[in-house]
Amino acid sequence: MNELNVVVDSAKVAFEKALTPADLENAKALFLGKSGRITELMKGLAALPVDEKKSRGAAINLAKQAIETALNNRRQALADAELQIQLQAEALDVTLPGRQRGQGGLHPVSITLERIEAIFGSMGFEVAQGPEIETDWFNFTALNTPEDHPARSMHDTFYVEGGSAAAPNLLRTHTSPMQIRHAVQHVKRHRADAEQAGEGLFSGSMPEIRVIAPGRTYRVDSDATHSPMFHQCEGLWVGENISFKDLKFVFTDFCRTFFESDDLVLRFRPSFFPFTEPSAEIDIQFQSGPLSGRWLEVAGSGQVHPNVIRNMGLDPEKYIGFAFGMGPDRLTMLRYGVNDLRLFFDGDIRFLSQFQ
Ligand code: 2U9
Repeated sequence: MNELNVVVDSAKVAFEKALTPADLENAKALFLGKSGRITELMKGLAALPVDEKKSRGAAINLAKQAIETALNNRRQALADAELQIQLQAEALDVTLPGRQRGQGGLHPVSITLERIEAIFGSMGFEVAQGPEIETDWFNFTALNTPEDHPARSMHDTFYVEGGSAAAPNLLRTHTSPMQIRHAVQHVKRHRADAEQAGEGLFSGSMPEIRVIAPGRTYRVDSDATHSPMFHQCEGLWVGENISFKDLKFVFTDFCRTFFESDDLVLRFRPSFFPFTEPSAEIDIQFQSGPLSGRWLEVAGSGQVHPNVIRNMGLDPEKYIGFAFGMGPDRLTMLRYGVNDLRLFFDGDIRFLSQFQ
């Protein structure tokens, strides 16, 4: 192999070894640069006799062209490889389905509220909704809650502007005020109807009050089982012949339907609430499933206190009723096996979308 072929071959090897464009430019300088091998060979022509100069010059030129061709090929190969890497990194799978707008759905507590409304609706209960900012009268006084009751303390209740200094307005601490409002309206309406019809005051004709009040309520409380905003659903059934037996029947039927468990058992435990007398906590017991055998408190209840009946505009000697109150948040936790109430209100879509 002659000397020029050796130079061309070593240039090819050097170019192949270059793995980046910068390496390649350095390798090029060794052969085609100012003091590169080809340039040195060209300089050597000057010393040759004229007849040799021509053929030697032509041979060096051929070698130079071969090196330039190898250089361009390698440049192209490196550019192709770089493009390939970039294409792979930015690859798009055009067969993937497009991004769609999220479907959305009901919050688990809303699902529970809808179920509660549907079940009590099927038993003839109306659904009453009303203000979350309440007066002292409807939230406490009308419900027979005494001045010194702890629920009235600044630590327990969110007071807001409005009302009087002695009885400021507040964020309702339960939905019971809505039931008083509903009952007062009911009584007024039927009293007006009775008067128009020329009958005496309820000469035995006032339709029963049968209502539930679901909604948001507020207390100064925050831990794994308490949230400053929580939901309640309270129920009220007032008439002339309503008894604890009716409460037991209605609430048992509700719990069995809500939890889809026909053999679920209820227990009424004596308790105290200012607005009912006598009062009872309601516990349930599943006969199968993960909570089987444990007594779980789900509601409070009782016979409506005569003072509260009076505040509805009714005679407690003639009208009697029962009331109950439950926490839809807790019912939702029990139904789905959730153990931290705060998960419902954190707004994490990964948690909430599991209930759709
Ligand atoms: C009127 C008269 C009486 C509603 C009642 C309860 C008992 C009760 C709470 C339990 C825990 C709700 O989830 S909770 O926060 N409620 O214990 N509520 S009796 O009594 C009324 C309501 C309206 C006019």
